[in-house]
Amino acid sequence: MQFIDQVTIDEFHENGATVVRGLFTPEEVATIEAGIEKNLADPSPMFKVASQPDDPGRFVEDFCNWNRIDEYRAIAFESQAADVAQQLMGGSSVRLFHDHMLVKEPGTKQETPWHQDQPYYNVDGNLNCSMWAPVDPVVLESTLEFNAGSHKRGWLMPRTFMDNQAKWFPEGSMSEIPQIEADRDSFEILGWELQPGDAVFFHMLTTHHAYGVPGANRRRAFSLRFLGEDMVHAPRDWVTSPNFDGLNLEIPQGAPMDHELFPLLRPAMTLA
Ligand SMILES: O=C(O)CCC(=O)C(=O)O
Repeated sequence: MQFIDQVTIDEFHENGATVVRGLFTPEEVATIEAGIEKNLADPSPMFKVASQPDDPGRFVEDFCNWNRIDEYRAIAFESQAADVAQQLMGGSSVRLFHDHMLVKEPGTKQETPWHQDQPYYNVDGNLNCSMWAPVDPVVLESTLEFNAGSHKRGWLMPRTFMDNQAKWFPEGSMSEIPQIEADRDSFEILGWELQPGDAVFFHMLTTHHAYGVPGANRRRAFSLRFLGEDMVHAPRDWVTSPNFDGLNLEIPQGAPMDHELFPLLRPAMTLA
């Protein structure tokens, strides 16, 4: 079955990001919303506040909760998100890497700085994609923005969001993220106004960013990170984000992420 059109697939490959309108039914949006509220009321040990104490709003994140929050599990396993990921990844098998909740409360000033996701992770490979779906309407000023084509231009230095520290790869070991905000017109920037039910999909190396949330609206988003066929374990000497304690003892370096923490959501498609 075809879940998205070829234009969407081409856009994902060319730009490293695309939008899928109306991916989730109103019932599924309500399920995600219920999951987020459950998550906020009962955060995991990975929960973190990603905004400064004096921020008039608040930016919070949590990771890896599909095992204990039924609503998240239902969306990961039963919605069409994994089918879309599979088509974007050319019919590859689809493994769940993790879920990620990202909530900006009204008035949040904290920006999400420009970054790539993969350098924070413990995986190598190219066949991957992430889905990010809001349950609140998102205006252009608060949406996730992407630097088109950046997924083809190599790995860039991951830094802490709030104080720009190199906590992962050693200082000087990688090129820095370009200063996109200082000269936005020189970069091709993609971003979409989104309604509940819409989702953006992007490659784990696509540089992306979001401003804060002006006004009275919350910006609650749920994200799923999908691994395709060539993604393998890349153990690190440091604490990755998210971190998987003890995984180094269970999956050898360079081996597929074949482990109960990373369930297979779709087998590879067999071509007719
Ligand atoms: O929600 C945000 O502001 C940032 C999202 C993000 O960086 C991500 O989903 O990887």
